[in-house]
Amino acid sequence: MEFIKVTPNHREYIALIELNRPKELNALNLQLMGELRDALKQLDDDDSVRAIVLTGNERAFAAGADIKQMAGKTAIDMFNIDQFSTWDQIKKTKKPIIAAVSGFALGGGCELAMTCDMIIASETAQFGQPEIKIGVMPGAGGTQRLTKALGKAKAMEMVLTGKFISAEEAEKHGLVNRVVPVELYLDEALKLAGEIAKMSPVAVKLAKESVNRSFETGLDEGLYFERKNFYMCFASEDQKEGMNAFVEKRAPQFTGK
Ligand code: DAK
Repeated sequence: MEFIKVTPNHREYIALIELNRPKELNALNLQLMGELRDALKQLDDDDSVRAIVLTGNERAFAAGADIKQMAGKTAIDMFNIDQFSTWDQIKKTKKPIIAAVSGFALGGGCELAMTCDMIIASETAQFGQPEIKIGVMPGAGGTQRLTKALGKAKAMEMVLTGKFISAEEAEKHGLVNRVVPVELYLDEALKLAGEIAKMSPVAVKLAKESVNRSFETGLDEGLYFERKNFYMCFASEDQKEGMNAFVEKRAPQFTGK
């Protein structure tokens, strides 16, 4: 891996992925995105990992797709490269991904953070979809996920003017889970991952899938989907362990089976 750093057992059950193109503010070139897709697939298949934290560095989570790499491309080049399959694969990760964001999260960087399941932001984080300023528009979910998070008026303003919002504003509108001082954002994300890693890995994956389904369906279909996943929990040993541990007044030992 050249442009990301992967530590599968950074803490017990928690993997850390660091975007690692600091000079380019972690601009997301094709190779970096391919590496990220492959790393997430490997971590998803690794039983010793239960939650994943994705981060950049203090100055930038990611300042967007690599403009220098995109500048000369034609529509047919973009079609043939088919970056969407990479982004779709990232979205299919079953384990929870927490973005730890400091500094710039712009364009594809903002979209990548929003593709994660939760966002912990440092007080210096800035979110934006500035594609309009370079003659294009968001292409990896920005117009959809930002609108669902912030509502139409705020999202429209950001997408049509390219203005950034601060971490504080992002929190006010529910785009991020919380904002913490810059020296704490990674630790806070790892702590959150640690809390989730104590739960049943099966139930966590089924619950993540169900929450995400609410973005894609109406209420009745979403409730139906939730019900199926709820039943599925009862096929796991973790359900027996969790409920027996409660009755026996002890801490559960979940195995993911
Ligand atoms: N791409 C390439 N290089 C970038 C970059 C980017 N997005 N952002 C920054 N850099 C590079 C700069 O060119 C500079 O490199 P050198 O000149 O030193 O070689 C270095 O990083 C440091 O940047 P600055 O010197 O500009 O630093 P400043 O602090 O002055 O400014 C900034 C920071 C973040 C405000 C500024 O760098 C900036 O405006 N960056 C561009 C932000 C942007 O427009 N982002 C949106 C890009 S478009 C798709 C999926 C996703 C996308 C498209 C398709 N498919 C699935 C098909 C996404 C598109 C985008 O994200």
